Amino acid sequence: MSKAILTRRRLLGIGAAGASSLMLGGCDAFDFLGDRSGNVRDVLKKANDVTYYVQRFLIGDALAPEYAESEVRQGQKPNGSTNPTSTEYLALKANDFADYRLSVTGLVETPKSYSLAELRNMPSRTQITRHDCVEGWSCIAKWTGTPLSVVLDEVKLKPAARYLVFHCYDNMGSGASGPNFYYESCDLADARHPQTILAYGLNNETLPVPNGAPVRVRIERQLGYKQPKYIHTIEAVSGFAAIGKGKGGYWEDRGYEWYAGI
Ligand SMILES: Nc1nc2c(c(=O)[nH]1)N[C@H]1C(S)=C(S)[C@@H](COP(=O)(O)O)O[C@H]1N2
Ligand SMILES: [Mo]
Repeated sequence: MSKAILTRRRLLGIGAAGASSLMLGGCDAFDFLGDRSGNVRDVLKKANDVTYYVQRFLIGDALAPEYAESEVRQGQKPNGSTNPTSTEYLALKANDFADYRLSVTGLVETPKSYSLAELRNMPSRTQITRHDCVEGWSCIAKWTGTPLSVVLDEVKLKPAARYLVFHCYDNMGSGASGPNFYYESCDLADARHPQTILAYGLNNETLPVPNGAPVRVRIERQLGYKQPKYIHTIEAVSGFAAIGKGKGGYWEDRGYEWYAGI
């Protein structure tokens, strides 16, 4: 037993080393860590499988650090897709997202869809957190949105549901099998985590297009690529083998780790 605990602690140490190398200053330190396939990713990769279990076991429902208003030093740096061009998205944007609906489907008892007004009228949560991108920058920003747990309580997950998949409007480029829309996923612990929100507000304003309008997910204990922007559908699934290339996310399908806990 004590040996098992020691091992877990040692493994946690590896995870912490991976995370601390990402702890850079604020957004104004856009300093790149260099080659994406370099040290940070190697450490994350080794730690990934064990980190998932270790973090769930030792950290449980711990909150990500939250910051003071004074620590928001500049806008959230837009990264990745910043201006989706799919026909559907452009039509919604032209009408200021008045016709937007967020669908919740898959392994749920009561599939539902929500307008922006409906989401804004539900309980909300505001949090000032730090976003860490694997490219080597971080940014402190204030996010406002509907706790995902509130939505899950309404649609009621079926027992077979183990993950949520977030489907996005932005096409990252077309491959042999057609367009590759950005997507992401999380387990139910992250889905129900108190800081996991469907964000429609950023730094006291309506979430702007470069940062994911009209709705993007914040999963505060995960790295930047696990924060999907421009979402239109949340799908409850038992696994993601059938989605994309089967690894649980656009970047995961291209080699990033599925569990990117920090
Ligand atoms: N739909 C979508 N979501 C996305 C991305 C993207 O390209 N498309 N990029 C991810 C990455 S790598 C980062 S760092 C953050 C950037 O969010 P921001 O533009 O609000 O800073 O969004 C993540 N979510
Ligand atoms: Mo990122």
